[in-house]
Amino acid sequence: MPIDATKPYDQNNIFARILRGEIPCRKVYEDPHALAFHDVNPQAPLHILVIPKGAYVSWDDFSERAPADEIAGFVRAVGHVARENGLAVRGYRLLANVGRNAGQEVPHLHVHLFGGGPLGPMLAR
Ligand code: DGP
Repeated sequence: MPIDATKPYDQNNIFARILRGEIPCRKVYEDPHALAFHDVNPQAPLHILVIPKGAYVSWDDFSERAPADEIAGFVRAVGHVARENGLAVRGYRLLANVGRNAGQEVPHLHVHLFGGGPLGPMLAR
């Protein structure tokens, strides 16, 4: 069920629980600003999620409220994860679903990194 992006941050959403170590994940990378792990339901040969450690519902929330050091740290982490996993060399797709029209399901900002092979058209036809 897509989220209502106008709601306040839910401290018990699934990615908040992963950040607290209450639910396991297949971790790819971690630093003070970000955590990256494999998507539980991969949509590409390689499908990694990168999330900020701060409590932000979406890209919209993050870009409006996050301080500059958190934004820089998160953006650097996304690029680092892509390079370290061989995605930058052959190309990859970076996507963040925001709210209902995009079908965002987890109400904690996450960037999808897709790669590992040709990805097809950007949007379903
Ligand atoms: P979105 O539709 O953009 O909100 O994508 C949510 C993604 O999160 C979806 O691709 C599946 C993934 N996901 C949901 N629950 C879990 C979980 O518990 N663990 C992991 N690793 N991924 C999850």
